[in-house]
Amino acid sequence: MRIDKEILQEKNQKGLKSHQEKFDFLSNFLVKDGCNVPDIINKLSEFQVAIPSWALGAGGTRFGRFSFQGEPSTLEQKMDDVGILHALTQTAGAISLHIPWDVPKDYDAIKQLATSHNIVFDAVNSNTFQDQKNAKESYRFGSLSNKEKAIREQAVQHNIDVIDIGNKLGSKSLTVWLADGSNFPGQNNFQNALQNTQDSLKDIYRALPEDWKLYIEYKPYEPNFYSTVIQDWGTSFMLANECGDKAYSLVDLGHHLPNTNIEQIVATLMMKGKLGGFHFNDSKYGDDDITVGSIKPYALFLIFNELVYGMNNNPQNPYPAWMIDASHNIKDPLEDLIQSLEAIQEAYAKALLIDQDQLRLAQMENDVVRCQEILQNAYRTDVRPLLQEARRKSGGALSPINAYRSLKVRENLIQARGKNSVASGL
Ligand code: AOS
Ligand code: ZN
Ligand code: ZN
Repeated sequence: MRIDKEILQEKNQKGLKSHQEKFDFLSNFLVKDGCNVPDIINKLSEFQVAIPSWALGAGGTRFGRFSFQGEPSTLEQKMDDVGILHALTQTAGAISLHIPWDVPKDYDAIKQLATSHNIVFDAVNSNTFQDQKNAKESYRFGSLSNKEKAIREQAVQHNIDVIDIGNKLGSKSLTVWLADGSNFPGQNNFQNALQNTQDSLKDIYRALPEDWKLYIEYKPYEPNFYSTVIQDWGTSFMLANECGDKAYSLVDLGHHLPNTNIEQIVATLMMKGKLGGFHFNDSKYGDDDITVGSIKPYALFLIFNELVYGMNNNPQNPYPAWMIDASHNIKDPLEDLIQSLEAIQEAYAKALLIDQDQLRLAQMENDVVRCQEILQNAYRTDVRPLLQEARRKSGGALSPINAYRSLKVRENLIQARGKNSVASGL
């Protein structure tokens, strides 16, 4: 199933007048406040977020998985799903693959399919947290950190294979997330595990093409419950530094202990030029991977405030790779991703409204109340007409969720793929 631009235009007609009124009202008042509205609209249109291949089917928990009808079961179908998301939102112009779940059979055909959907291949993800069929060694007690050289070598080689696959598709980065750690005190020697991880990462780094980046993701716990080798941003930062210039930290919003000041981590990493990638999601308790902005939208806005500051003031930091990292148990995965994309754009738009000069001035004057007012005024603005305008101008839907439902996308997918299709992967 593909979404036709003309049909979307037709759908948009209905809401156009009311959109125009809301947009004019908002932009008049923003212009009076000194905002450059066309610039904000451009920035929103340019902001593209990669969709992870594993978020297109229903996830599940260790208690079970309730599949969602019409799920994609092949790489081609996953790409078609991202194509649908991109057509509707004009914000999902990339897909992030997970190997071995998404190994292409015919590279040319896959690349052509991507072009036809106007999407590119973002970071490729390796998988050393599951044992693969016919694998010689097991990752039960770790992969890159393992005590056994043969196991480390297998894990390093897998990452090199993933780079090769990504290279053939035009990806420019590898994301490494390790499940390595220990479940009980005394199980592991912390120093040996960290040293082995460092050495293995260096081996992978050596295989990285010149124009590639290595993203090192951190996470405090799960699947291991006593210790994780790459537990926090400091460890990731240290490992990235030891690897070299092409290695960066990757922040996943769900990978922090409760109440961690993530925006400060973002600021620190950008100042040091080491924020490589970002995994968006939201959480209440742990690595919940739920819809972006559904639990802590103000925190998301504060994070975007630091991202905007960093993008404007830290030329030492490359433009970060934006990705969603989500998993859905009960919602239609595509609807959930549409909601996530909207929440990301909303936080970004609000952060773009902040008058950075005024904020700096208020900070210099130690006018704490004004500092807070500046942030909260931006946050309290309903920016949705800006998002709609950006989408409309790029040929997307004024309301992606409404269009998705009225075009009966899920019903069409079920018809084409059947009720019992199962996504490969998690
Ligand atoms: C795991 O918790 C990390 O967030 C990974 O980035 C990601 O979810 C995983 O690679 C997908 O299986
Ligand atoms: Zn992640
Ligand atoms: Zn995670």
